[in-house]
Amino acid sequence: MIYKRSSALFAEAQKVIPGGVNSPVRAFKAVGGDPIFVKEAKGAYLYDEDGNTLIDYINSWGPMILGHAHPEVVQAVVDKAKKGTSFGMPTEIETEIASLAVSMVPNIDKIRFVNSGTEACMSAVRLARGYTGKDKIIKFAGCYHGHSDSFLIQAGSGAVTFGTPNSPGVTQGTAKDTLLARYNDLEHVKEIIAQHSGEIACIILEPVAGNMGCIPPAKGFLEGLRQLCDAHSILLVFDEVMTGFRLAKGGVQELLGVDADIVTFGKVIGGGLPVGAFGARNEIMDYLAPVGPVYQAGTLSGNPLAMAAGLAMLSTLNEHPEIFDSINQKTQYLHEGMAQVLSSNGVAHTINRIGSMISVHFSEKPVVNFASAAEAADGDAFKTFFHNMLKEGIYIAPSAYETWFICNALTQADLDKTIEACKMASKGI
Ligand code: KE4
Repeated sequence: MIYKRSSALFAEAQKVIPGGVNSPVRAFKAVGGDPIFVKEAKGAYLYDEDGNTLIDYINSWGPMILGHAHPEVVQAVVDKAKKGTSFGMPTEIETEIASLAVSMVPNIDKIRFVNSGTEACMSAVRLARGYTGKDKIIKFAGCYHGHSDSFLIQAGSGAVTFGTPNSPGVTQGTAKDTLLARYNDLEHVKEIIAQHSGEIACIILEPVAGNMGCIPPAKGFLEGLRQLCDAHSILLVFDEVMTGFRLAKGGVQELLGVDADIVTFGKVIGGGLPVGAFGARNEIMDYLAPVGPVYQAGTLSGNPLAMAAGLAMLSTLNEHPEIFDSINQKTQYLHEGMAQVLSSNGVAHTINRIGSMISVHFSEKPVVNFASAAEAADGDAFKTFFHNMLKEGIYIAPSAYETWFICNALTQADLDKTIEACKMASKGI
């Protein structure tokens, strides 16, 4: 594989864009080397600026569940663009996609569209605070909800449960209202609730974590959070930006049968265009302006092109639920094949998988929370694996803390090529 043009483009980009990228993870900092610049993509394949063809397991970090440049999605955007690209006025298509999303997802009567997962999660927390009249939130170490100040928090000292900023620019005043818990540790959540009785507006989490690799909830964890929220008048916020419309039509609520109070979305719901959203039952959503007092707004929210892409995507998934079985089967095949070759190479590894979310960790210990994910990410094993897979034409996320995203355009040959690549890439790790 040669990347001369990508490297040259990266040098140019760094002159006018911080780090040469518009989102840090794209810069390959965690794995080293220059990032690959993509020229175009179709189906399961990326075509980079040096003429290489790569099998894509990032799929824009989740949205391209049908594969890149899916005909229905592309045509919907092209047709819509010819009629104008933005109005800042209500349009019928917003009602169409809202009605469809509400019909697909349990426990939401209304949905508000925004422009990113960050905006969806940020707005959901403001709504929870406004609805409950309480200030504090509980989030979990290792769960990522976007770059809003309230979420850029790391564990504080052991003595206190509130967090400290994990980025300059986030104030201690903000951090004090974010309490940090350990994922899959219900006792820890109970302790924090007891220490802050009556102060907590919501618990927000990825109901299946995807930002410390893929970590499914432990048996009873989500159900326990539901019970704690009911007992203490706390809202349960499922961040389904990654899992929504991927793990099932109705996301994790449907798949695992646990009810959230507010659900956030991103990625798939936009069909690859900038869309986030959050939904809840009427009594909560009607707290939002212009009906209620909680302010939230956006110039490009409900943008017609984005709505057209999202509607084409959701309609396809709604009309063809067999797609979910198909991507799950592809993921299971990949899991079994990679486990076999990693074991035959004598590589210590753990593979986490649920539905079409999968991650490979170079540790024999179970990866069940941020600490164990971090331990598995130690050392150069992942970095070596990443670059070796790239040499074999397989593009996985350039970070040990990310999840692989499977698209339905992957063929059996693609999967077999990936398993063979894994065999070559893991030699000597
Ligand atoms: P965005 O603001 O990036 O659209 O969504 C934030 C977000 C919220 N919630 C979850 C569960 C998420 O995974 C994300 C964003 N995911 C990352 C990938 N792990 C986006 C990639 C990036 O930051 O460039």
